[in-house]
Amino acid sequence: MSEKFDVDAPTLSRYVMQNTKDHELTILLNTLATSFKLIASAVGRAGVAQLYGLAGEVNSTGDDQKKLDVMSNDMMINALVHSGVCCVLVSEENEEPIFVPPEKQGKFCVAFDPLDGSSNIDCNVSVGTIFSVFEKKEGTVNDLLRSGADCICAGYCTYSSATELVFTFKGGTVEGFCLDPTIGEFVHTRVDMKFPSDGGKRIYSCNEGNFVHWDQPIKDAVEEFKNSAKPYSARYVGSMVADIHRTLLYGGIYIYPADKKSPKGKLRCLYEGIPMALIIEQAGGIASTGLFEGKIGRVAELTPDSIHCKCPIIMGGPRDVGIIYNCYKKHG
Ligand code: AHM
Ligand code: MG
Repeated sequence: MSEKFDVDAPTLSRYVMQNTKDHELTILLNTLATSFKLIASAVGRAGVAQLYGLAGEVNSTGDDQKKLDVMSNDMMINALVHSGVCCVLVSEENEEPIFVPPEKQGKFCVAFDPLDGSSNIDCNVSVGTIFSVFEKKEGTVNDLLRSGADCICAGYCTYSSATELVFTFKGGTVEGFCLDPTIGEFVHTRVDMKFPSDGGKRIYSCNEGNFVHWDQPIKDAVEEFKNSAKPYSARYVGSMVADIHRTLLYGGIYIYPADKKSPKGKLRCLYEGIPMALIIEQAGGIASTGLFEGKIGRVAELTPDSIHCKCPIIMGGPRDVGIIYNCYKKHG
């Protein structure tokens, strides 16, 4: 019996309480974890509860909203507003920021994509939630329009064969927690996650359908991945959470670069780029913009100029990001 039941479960709550003395941060992470359980339940029951398909609305970036997008968004907003520790919320699904009523306000500003990978919902392919946390300064949206270097906590939750939460505090380690459905708790399953030091598996991950739009250095780098002595495998889920989670665990490179069609890339800076960059970097990887607005910089240092602005993303280890940098050098 004792082999089947853990009498000393290393839960998420325990980890958070042991690793921060900030009670509001503990409440925030518990609130986020509860939202993720609700979303995981809705995603898991999407077929039987007839949650596939469109909700009939269009979101902040002009995409058709799915029923599960709307539900996940409502689950997160309701939980965060009532947590008592939030001030300003930004969601991919809401054009405008959400201001928590004064009597419920706390010190955190949270940006999130409640259900990333929406195009994958209706065929049961992995989707996820991404979030970044900033501290309140003036209680306005400016609190979120700051450098990624001010992000104090970031993470994602993947809804797949298992529901897994990965997050990091600024300057800390990257930790992974799987939802144990038998106890309804996230359990600490991956301690101090590290990007494979040798670069890991030779995998390149991108939407190669955009090839014609790419700049020559990106085209050359992808050709090099495919034509190297040990050719890379192509893996692309089309859900950023799944693609980044695989890249973190197995290695390789994930790119959604700026190109002629999308000069700023496709992914959103505040709730996709910056949080994933913090995780990848704190796990020992590289999170670069590639050549963007005349220079190559870190995604984690970008300052969004609006809440839904976009940024290019090149994430991986030195072995593979180095191939892209070399191609930039060759083209001057
Ligand atoms: P979404 O937030 O509307 O779901 O879009 C973001 C998603 C990412 O998860 C994924 O990496 C990317 O868009 C896929 O884009 P594409 O279909 O152009 O390959
Ligand atoms: Mg989304």
